Amino acid sequence: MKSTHVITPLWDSRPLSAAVGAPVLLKMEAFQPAGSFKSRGMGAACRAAKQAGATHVVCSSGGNAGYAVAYAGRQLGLNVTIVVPQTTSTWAKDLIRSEGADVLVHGASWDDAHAHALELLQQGQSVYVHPFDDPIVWHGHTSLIHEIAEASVKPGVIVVSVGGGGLLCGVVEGMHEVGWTDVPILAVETEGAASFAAAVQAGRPVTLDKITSVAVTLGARTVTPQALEWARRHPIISWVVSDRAAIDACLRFADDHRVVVEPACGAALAAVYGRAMPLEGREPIVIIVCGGAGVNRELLEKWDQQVSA
Ligand code: PLV
Repeated sequence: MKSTHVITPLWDSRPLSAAVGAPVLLKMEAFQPAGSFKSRGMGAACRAAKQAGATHVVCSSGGNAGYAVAYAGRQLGLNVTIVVPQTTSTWAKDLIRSEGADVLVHGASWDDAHAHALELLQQGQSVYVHPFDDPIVWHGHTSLIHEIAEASVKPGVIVVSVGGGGLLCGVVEGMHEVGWTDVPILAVETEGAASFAAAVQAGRPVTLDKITSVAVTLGARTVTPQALEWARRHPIISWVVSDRAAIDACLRFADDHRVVVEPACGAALAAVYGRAMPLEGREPIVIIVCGGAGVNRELLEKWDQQVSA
């Protein structure tokens, strides 16, 4: 079977190290073929579907999981249908279509798109691939941790963005596989999409009323229960940044490293540019630069104005 993700670089970042006053390494998941870490987990789920004999996969997505499934589907010869919410940009929908997938729009946020995708399934024989709540997806994401370990780097702390928590679960699972059970994780969300922070505070899954952040790909109203389960077994520190900080981080990162990422990724970067208190004394800081394809100069400018208003 054709490969659906690539090994990504681990950059030693002078600009971020200078900003925070400690060594910062960047795991460049923005360089995956579909622009985000999702290529790993969604690729694994698509391969499993193919092996099980599926010819059609359906996925609901804020954008990136769908793009990763569309890319993997084209590599593997699967028909693909992606359901996205109204908040997904035309830019992101066109990227998904460019891979040959069908795109349907349903609901105000990802949770509505997910419910609609499940209804579609009952009418046919297709396989559903979940963007974040599936052990296959988590296991697929673990490869990024193995790549860091193979570079002989032991992080002092890992910084990761959280939407539905699939990336977080994959990162912790991988860390336990390589023996990094003592390395803390800074789990970053934006205000208005902070379902993990709400769950950690309540000690149980919490469903947000709505998503109000510009980081629409962090916009799962409830995190997977597995993320909470890991929070009981591993040092995971929840951290919330403003949309303003996430956008500023995207703009600064584009200047610093000539790479454009979504606000979803800007959240993790903002925690480091902003010298989040839990990072102190922990080095090297490894940021999972999760990426995101639903971004361009025009969108960044639009969000910049939107969060200033
Ligand atoms: N995005 C999912 C869920 O959206 C999607 O369908 O695209 N960084 C980026 C660039 C992302 O696209 C996502 C998830 C995350 C971080 C968070 O990953 P998660 O959901 O596994 O915590 C609603």
